[in-house]
Formats: sequence, structure tokens, C-alpha cells
Amino acid sequence: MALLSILCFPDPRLHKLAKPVADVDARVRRLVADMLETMYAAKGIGLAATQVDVHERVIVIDVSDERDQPQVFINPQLVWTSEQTHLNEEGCLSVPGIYDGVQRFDAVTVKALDVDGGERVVEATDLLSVCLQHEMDHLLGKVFVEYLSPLKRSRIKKKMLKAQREDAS
Ligand code: K1U
Ligand code: ZN
Repeated sequence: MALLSILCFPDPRLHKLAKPVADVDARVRRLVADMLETMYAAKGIGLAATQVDVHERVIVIDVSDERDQPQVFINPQLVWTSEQTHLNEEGCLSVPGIYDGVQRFDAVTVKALDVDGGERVVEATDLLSVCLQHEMDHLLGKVFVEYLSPLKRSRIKKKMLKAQREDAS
């Protein structure tokens, strides 16, 4: 397994549209294993392949307290959303140190392939629902700061660029 590097906002590669996975083969299983290792090392609850510069529809999530219940979603499709929405505090491993509120569906049903290529249908609520919506946005090239006001987004962009310049020097 290998630790992958996570792209940081405002890297333009975070805005690429991910393509469907054609075949859940050894290469994809290796990507999933590396993404899980990377997500756990970064102390995240989710990670989309886009964030590690792989533009394929693969997501890993673990919202368990014990961090021992990894979930894999390959080619995820949103098949149902609740009418009710809720403002949730979100963070993102690609926008370190920034947390803000995003309106999301309370519950969603997602159809996807698992790591063995089998179909799974997941009815998600609470943190799993929020995380799935956040990660599926990544696959569409959307970062959560795009839901915030232009002023907030521009302040976050400046802050991230300054931090990246300081890290590089
Ligand atoms: O996609 C990512 O960058 C992972 C992200 C997932 C996420 C967190 C919170 C709400 C929606 C999606 C993270 O794991 S950020 C770090 C984190 O562990 C966290 C932050 C806020 C609340 C709960 C967890
Ligand atoms: Zn994110």
C-alpha cells in the first residue's frame, strides 16, 4: 500500500470531471487500498479519487468511531434524495483548516459497485449522507467552498495560496 498526496484548493485538477470505472480490476483495488491508507493517515472520514489526482469515480468513506468500517463506492449514482435539507458543518482534506456550513439533503440513497465489483445500494442518513454528498461533488469537480459566498471563497483562496507559498519556502 502507499500514501498518496492530496491536492489542495485552488489546484485546478480538483475541478476535473471523473470518468466511470470500466472494470473493477486489480488496479482499481490497489487504488482503493491506497486511498483508504491515505484517508486514515490524514484523519479524514472520506476521500474521493479526484483529491489524489485520479479522475475516476471512486470514493472511500469511514464514519465509524472506531475507524474500522471502511466503505467503498465505485461509480456511485444518487438514486433518491429526501425533500428535507439541513445545514451541516463540513471540512475537506483538500482545504485544510477551513470549516463552514453547507446545505445538504438529510438522506440519500446511493447505488454503487463495491470493491469486488458487486452492486450495493446504501440508504444513508446523518454523517454518512453528508459525507457521500461531499465526496460525490468531488467526482464532479466541485469543492465545498464553491457553496460559500464569493467573498468567503476568495478569502479562503488567498489563505490557501499563502500557506502553500510558505510551505514551499
Ligand atoms: O473529502 C474530504 O476532503 C474528506 C472530508 C469529508 C467530510 C467531512 C465533513 C463533512 C463532510 C465531508 C473530511 O474528512 S474533513 C476532516 C474530518 O475528519 C472532519 C471534518 C469535519 C467534521 C467531521 C470530520
Ligand atoms: Zn473534500
